[in-house]
Amino acid sequence: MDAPAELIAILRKVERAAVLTGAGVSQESGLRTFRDSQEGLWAKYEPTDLATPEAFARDPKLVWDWYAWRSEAIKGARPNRGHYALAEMEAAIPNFSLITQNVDGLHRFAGSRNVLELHGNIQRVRCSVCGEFAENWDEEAEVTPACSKCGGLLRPHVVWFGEPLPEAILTAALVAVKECQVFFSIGTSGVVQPAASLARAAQTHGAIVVEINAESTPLTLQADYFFQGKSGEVLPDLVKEVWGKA
Ligand code: BV8
Ligand code: ZN
Repeated sequence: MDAPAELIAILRKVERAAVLTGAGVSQESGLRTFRDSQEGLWAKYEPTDLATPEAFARDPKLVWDWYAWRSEAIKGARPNRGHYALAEMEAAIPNFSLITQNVDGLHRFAGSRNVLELHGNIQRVRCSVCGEFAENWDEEAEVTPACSKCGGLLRPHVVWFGEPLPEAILTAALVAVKECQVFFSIGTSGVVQPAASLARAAQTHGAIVVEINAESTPLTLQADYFFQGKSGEVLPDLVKEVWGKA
């Protein structure tokens, strides 16, 4: 991949960068993206129907089992070259924020440190009543495992549709978006809000926007640079061209 010379020059001297990643970055780790994550037993459900507080209130076991199924798939997943390239970018850029919509924890697994999990983390479980985090739980429970503190139903520590994003994490992401000189949008269809508005916010504050995605998205026309391709291929090439590693 040949990145334009002016982009390479900009990246070589960038001090502050922010990245937003979506499910596309984990696709080459064998994880299905959010839009196509339904198969088999789950084919008849829309993710946006299951990832809601209403669905959990209506049928906590169904929702719990769906997350247990996804969590199993994630346990077998390993970071791909795109995740590792982002960890190298963080080491090469003085002030670097990795904002992710992904709940699979693969960025930290690959060595990224400043990771802002906008939508939570599927490997963490908390009480739906008192909020206490659970370290272990009874998977064979009748409905869903119960909180050891108050007996409430346990739920995955993810942000469902209609739920607010964790305030401190969203605030940190907005600061990173305001301050960055370059903003990358990688492996996301740019549909889910408020994450999908971050790129335009960065651009409004003067940042250059670089999109890397398998297909064009609503952001593509506004982005300053668009690389169509797999993040597990484009990112290592870009890191090698700019910083000579990967
Ligand atoms: C909130 C955790 C307010 C759970 C997730 C109408 C208009 C605008 C907004 C709304 C609206 N109606 C409702 C809303 C708000 C709603 C929303 O945005 N809805 C959408 C459906 C329109 N948002 C919310 O509800 C948010 N909360 O607004 O709260 C509020 C405020 C105060 C008080 C109360 C409430 C909460 C949103 C968070 C939802 N949780 N995840 C779980 O995972 O189960 S979202 C979930 O879906 C993911 O986390 C991710 O964010 C999203 C999937 O998007 P992507 O990551 O982009 O994945 P996708 O599959 O779509 O795309 C993958 C892309 O990668 C594709 O383009 C593909 O081409 C590309 N690709 C594939 N392979 C590769 C690749 N690219 C590169 N390389 C590859 N190899
Ligand atoms: Zn509790």
